Amino acid sequence: MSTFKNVAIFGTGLLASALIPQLSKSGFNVTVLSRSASTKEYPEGVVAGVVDYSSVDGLTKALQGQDVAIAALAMPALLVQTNIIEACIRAGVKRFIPSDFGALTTRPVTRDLPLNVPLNEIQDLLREKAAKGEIEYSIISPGMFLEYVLNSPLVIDLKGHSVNLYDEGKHPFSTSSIETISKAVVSVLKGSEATKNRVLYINDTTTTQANLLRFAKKHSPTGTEWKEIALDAQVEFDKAIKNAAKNPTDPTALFPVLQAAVLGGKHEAAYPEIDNELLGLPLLTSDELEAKVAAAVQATEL
Ligand SMILES: *[C@@H]1O[C@H](CO)[C@@H](O)[C@H](O)[C@H]1NC(C)=O
Ligand SMILES: CC(=O)N[C@H]1CO[C@H](CO)[C@@H](O)[C@@H]1O
Repeated sequence: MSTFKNVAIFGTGLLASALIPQLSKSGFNVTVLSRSASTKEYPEGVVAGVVDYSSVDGLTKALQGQDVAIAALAMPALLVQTNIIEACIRAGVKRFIPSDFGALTTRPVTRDLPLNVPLNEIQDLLREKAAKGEIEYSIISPGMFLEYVLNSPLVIDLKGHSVNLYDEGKHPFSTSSIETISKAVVSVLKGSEATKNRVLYINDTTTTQANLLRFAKKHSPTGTEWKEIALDAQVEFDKAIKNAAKNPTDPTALFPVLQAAVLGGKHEAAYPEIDNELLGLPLLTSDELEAKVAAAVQATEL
């Protein structure tokens, strides 16, 4: 049985919105902490508080009595986690789950991607603190969020009927829905010893752009014309890296890097091993994925 009871979550975005009810209904006592008062409605029993991320003292006070802290922050806010971690240690929080629910953030082969600079920094800090016995951590690597795969043009533009196919869209990548990620967090906290001080890889499924395009075509109204743009993954990756280096302060310059790395087949975007079994998470079948693509296609036609 888990010894964790009180869980604080930093953030109010897409992932936090799924995590909060999942943790609450799994019996955890959930406190939501954010920079400004949220207007969101939370399940009964969930406590909400406002914190100043720049104040370690304020964060320490807010974290008193918490067993676990989970960060689900937006990209630009990642480095405030150095303050959060310090405050966790001072408040006696046992386990920290960083805002690192990425596709390409934890494999050695992705270490040098420019988008991983703040993530590496937090990972290194956690490893150092854990080695000293000051705090435990768990990092969850879920692949691309399935919601982004289906609803943003990054992988396939279902709304605009268009796709930039990297190497004919043949490279597989791992992907998980935010619901699965939330369930993974619950399992990580319940299986506390086995999930301590390590990365947990999960994947609802692995798929390819070509596979998604095939499903999308099958479920689109007859006569739908698809625009397919053939790209060379390596050329696109090199171009994106160069451009990101030229524009170090522009976070949008990192999207093409992410896109070319996830879809380019060279960065283990399809995880070589996963921890679904340890966490009790099922895999999606091909039919289930097809049904999700069909539903996403239908939603764009409304
Ligand atoms: C739940 O968390 C809140 C905020 O940390 C705390 O005040 C309360 O005592 C906790 N409830 C239980 C049953 O532990
Ligand atoms: C490494 C691994 O086991 N990946 C799995 C991800 O999920 C799909 C199921 O949809 C499996 O086929 C993969 O083997």
